[in-house]
Amino acid sequence: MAGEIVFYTHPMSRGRIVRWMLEEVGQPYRTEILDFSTTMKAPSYRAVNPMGKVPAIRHGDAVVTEAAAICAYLADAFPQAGLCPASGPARASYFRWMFFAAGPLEAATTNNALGFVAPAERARMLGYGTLAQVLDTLEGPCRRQLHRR
Ligand SMILES: N[C@@H](CCC(=O)N[C@@H](CS)C(=O)NCC(=O)O)C(=O)O
Repeated sequence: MAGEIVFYTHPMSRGRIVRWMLEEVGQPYRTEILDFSTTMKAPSYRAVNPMGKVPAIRHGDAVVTEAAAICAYLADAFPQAGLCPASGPARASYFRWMFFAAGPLEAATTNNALGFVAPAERARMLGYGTLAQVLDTLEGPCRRQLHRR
């Protein structure tokens, strides 16, 4: 899709994930820095992201929110960057670890930063298990897959 890429962000935010991806993709983009309590909550930005959160991008007519979704969108939109495996086991790993980062890793690290500890009898409800399990998982199969390339 043709069209300008507009990147809505704040420097102290998950927008750093998208900034990294935009640099990897290598396409020109325009950055709009939003303020947490004013411009991010304004009706004009809520039309982009009703959550009033960053990051988000607009690319032509397409609006994408959620850091992982933005990364996946950009990988698809600019295949010449070679960031989205076309098919097979490499694509399976791509999906697996993309969703692992957006789900278990995000939840475990956020809960840890907030000091949240689930009551032992409810711990099985946590999709990530424990932060230690998440980190062990990243250190194990993920690392082996990276080294196999
Ligand atoms: N699930 C979203 C999280 C977005 C998010 O929570 N962004 C924070 C900054 S890192 C934000 O905009 N907070 C402002 C607010 O909630 O008022 C993503 O992965 O992009």
